[in-house]
Amino acid sequence: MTALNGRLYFSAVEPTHGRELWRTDGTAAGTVLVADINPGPGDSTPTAFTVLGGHLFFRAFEPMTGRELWALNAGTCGNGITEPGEDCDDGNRADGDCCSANCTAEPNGAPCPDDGNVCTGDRCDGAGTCVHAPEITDGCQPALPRGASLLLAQRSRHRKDRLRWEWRSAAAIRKDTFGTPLTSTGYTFCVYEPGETSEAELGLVANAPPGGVCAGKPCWREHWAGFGYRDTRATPDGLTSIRLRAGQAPGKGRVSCRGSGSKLRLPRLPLRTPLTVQLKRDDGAACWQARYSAAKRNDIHVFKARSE
Ligand SMILES: [Ca+2]
Ligand SMILES: [Ca+2]
Ligand SMILES: [Ca+2]
Repeated sequence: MTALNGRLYFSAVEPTHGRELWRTDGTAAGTVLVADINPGPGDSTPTAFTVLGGHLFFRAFEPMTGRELWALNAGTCGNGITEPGEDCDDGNRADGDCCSANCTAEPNGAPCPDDGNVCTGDRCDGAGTCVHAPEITDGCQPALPRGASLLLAQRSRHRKDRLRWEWRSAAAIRKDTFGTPLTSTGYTFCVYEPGETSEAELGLVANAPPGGVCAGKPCWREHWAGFGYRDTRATPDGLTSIRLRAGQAPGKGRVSCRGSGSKLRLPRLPLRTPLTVQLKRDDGAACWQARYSAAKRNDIHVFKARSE
């Protein structure tokens, strides 16, 4: 058993491949057969492991050449090139980005750095890459039954495109749930369509950054029950207004979003249902959602629906 680049190399036997060269990073998923030198159930019986100059030298047997000296170039982890002995190499020696400090792949589904879009998840694919697929957040506050309406209107002149979402809460909402949009809490409006092959596809992403100045005034205002956002220039993604209002009883908490113009990147209509809409805090601390299983109108110009 010999260590190289943060992994142990050893000989082990199992029925399919016989006694062959294995390596481990200490996890079950990272314990793998390196090479079936004597193909099939025959043994190559690797022995006499020695590390020199980034290579692993050992003796092993295979029928054509008999027992000879072998070398494994385990590569240099962190050089950006996936070499023998590495699952991946993302050019760094850092954990938490799907390709570990030892160039092993972090587990499928492990969290990885955000792509700056809260409408997408940020998860490892189990092969060393961080994937940002559309992801419907679990546990967002639901709307009161039939308590949320959605209108998306698309015109041939996109400056007349329009978004309107009105939402009433299924439960009480405290004002502090809304965070501090005057200084640090941004908001993003996400529309998810069921995918043809995936669970969800992103129909719309529209962000309202925290703070900021809109037409000479602060974009966000605070009032006794909540916050309001107003941006007549609809930067950056077409949102012109957000209202966040706390409420002490079901139906009393209210959230609304409006958008318009060509910066609003509306999806191509009609839309597949059930549609899921989520307004999320950019810091991930809270979100509000509604689902639309049937539409009142759903054609190439207008999607209009009331929530489940
Ligand atoms: Ca490498
Ligand atoms: Ca890494
Ligand atoms: Ca993301």
